[in-house]
Amino acid sequence: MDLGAITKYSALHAKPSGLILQYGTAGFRTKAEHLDHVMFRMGLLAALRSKQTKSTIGVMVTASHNPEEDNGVKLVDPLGEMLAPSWEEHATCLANAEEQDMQRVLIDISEKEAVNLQQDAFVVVGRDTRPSSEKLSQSVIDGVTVLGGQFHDYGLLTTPQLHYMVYCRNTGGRYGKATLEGYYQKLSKAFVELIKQASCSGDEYRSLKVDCANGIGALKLREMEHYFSQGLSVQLFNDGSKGKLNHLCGADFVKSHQKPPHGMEIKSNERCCSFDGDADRIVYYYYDADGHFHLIDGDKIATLISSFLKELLVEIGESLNIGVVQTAYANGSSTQYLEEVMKVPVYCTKTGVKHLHHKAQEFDIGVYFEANGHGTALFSTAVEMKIKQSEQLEEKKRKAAKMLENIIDLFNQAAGDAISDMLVIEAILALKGLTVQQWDALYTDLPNRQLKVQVADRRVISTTNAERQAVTPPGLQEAINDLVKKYKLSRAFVRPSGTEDVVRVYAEADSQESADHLAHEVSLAVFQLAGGIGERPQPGF
Ligand code: NG1
Ligand code: ZN
Repeated sequence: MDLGAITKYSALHAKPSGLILQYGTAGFRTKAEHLDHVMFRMGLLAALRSKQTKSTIGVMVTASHNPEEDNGVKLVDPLGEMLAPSWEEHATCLANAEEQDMQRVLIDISEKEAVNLQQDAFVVVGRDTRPSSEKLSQSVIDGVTVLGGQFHDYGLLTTPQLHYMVYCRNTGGRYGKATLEGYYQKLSKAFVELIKQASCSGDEYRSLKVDCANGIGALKLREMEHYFSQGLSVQLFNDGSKGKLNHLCGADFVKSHQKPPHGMEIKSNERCCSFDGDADRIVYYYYDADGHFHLIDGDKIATLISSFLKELLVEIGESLNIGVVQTAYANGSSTQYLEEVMKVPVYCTKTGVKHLHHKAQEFDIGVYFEANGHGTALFSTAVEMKIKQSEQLEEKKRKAAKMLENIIDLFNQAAGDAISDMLVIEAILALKGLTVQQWDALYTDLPNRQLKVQVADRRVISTTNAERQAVTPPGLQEAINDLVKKYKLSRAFVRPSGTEDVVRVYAEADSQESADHLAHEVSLAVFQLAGGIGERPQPGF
C-alpha cells in the first residue's frame, strides 16, 4: 500500500467531519453532495475485496428510485450478489472514519480479512443518469487506482447490467459476454426463440408501453429494442428528454401511490409497465373498460412466472422442486393463492433482495420478488442437467425443456432486472395467450396501505419472524395486535427502513378504508411508543 499516495488522494476527496452514514440494504444513499469521500473510499474497498476474492468486483453509482438530487453506491460481489455482510460493516467503518483515521481503518480491514496486498485487483464501474453520477464514479475510480487496481468503466448502465457484467467476468464467459452487446444478444435471442413457440401468431397484443422513470432504462431499452423487435414493440415514455428522474413516474411512484405515472397516455386495456430509476424494478398496470386502474405488482409477477415454470416442470415430468420467496410486504392474497391454489411452497424473508436471493438459491427453481417489483428466478445446476439430458425424451417433453432453457437464458441470474423480467413476462403472456386482465384476475389483492413515521432513532424498533413482529420497544407489538383485531382479513407490521431515516408501516384489510384506518392507527402507536418526532401522523392520504 502506498500510504503517501492514499493520504494525498484522500485529501482530494475529504470527508466532511462528523458525517455518519450507514451501508444499508442498498449500499450508501444520501444527498449527492455528501458522497464524494464515500465514493473514493468504496473504490478503495472494492480493490481490497477484489484482491481478497481474486475476482472482479462491481461498483454501481445510483440511488435507484430516490430523488434526482440523491445518489448512492453499492458494491457487487463476484457472482453478481450483494456484498458479504462482514464487508458491509467494513464499508460503514471506512466511510465514517475521520480523515486522519482512514488509513488505519483501511489497514485494519486488510489485516482482518487477510488480504494479500500484492494480489491484482480488477473493478468494474457503472452509473445511472443522475447529473452527479459521472463525477462520483470518477471518485470511485480514483480509489481503485490509488490501491494499484485496474478498472473498466462501463459508463451508463442499468444496475442489473452491471451485475451481469460482474457475473460474466467471473465465470470465464460461460454465462455470457461481458459487454452490452453480449447482454442484448443473450436476452433477445432467448426471447425471440420463446416467442416463436407461441401458437397465436397475430402480433396485435405484442406491444407494450413502458414508463422509464426518466432514467437509464430508457437509454438501454432504446439501444436494445431492435434486437427483439420481431417479438415485441415497446413504446417508451418518461425517457428523460423532458421530466425529472423518478418524479411523478417510475415503478416506485406507481406502486406506492397505486396510480399511473404522469406523462403516459393510457387507453383502456392497454398493457403498460414502469421501471424504476436504475431499471431493477418493474410493475405492470392497465385501465379497465370502466376506467378503473389496476396495478399488477411484484407478487402477481411472481405468481405468473412461478405457475408457468411449474407447468413446464410437470410437462417435463421431473421431480425438481420450485419455491417462491417473498417478504412481509407481499399481499396476503398472493401468498394464499400460491400456497393453496398453485400448491407452491412460499417462504418469507427480511426485506432486501440479498435475503430473498439467498433463500431462493435453496431450490432447483427459486422465484423471488419483492412486492415493489424487484426480483428474478434462479435455476440450479440440476435443472441445467435435466435440460441437457432432454435430447432423449419424447417430443413434447423436449419442447418443454427447450422452453425452460430459453427462460433460463432470459432471466438475469445475477440480479432482479426490469428489462429481463419484462421480456419474460411478455413471453409468458404470449405463450399462454393471456391478456393483462386474465393475468390480473388470478387473484384479487387485499386493499393495503404503506406509511412512513419519523422517529428520533429508528433503531429503537427491532423485529423478528422476518420482520413481521416487533420485539422492541416494549408494548408496540401488543398495541399492533389489538389494532389488527378490530378489522377483518387484517394484518399489520412495522420496521425501520434500511434506506431512509423512517419507520415503515404496512397494513392490509378487507377494504381500502379499513386498511387506511389500520395503517393510521398503527402509525400513531409507533409515534407514541417509538419516539415520534415532528407532527403527529394525520389521518387521510
Ligand atoms: P427499505 O427502505 O429498507 O424499506 C426499500 C424497499 C426494499 C428494497 C430497498 C432497496 C420497500 C418497502 N422497501 O427498502 O424492498 O427494494 O429499498 O432498494 O419497498
Ligand atoms: Zn432500483
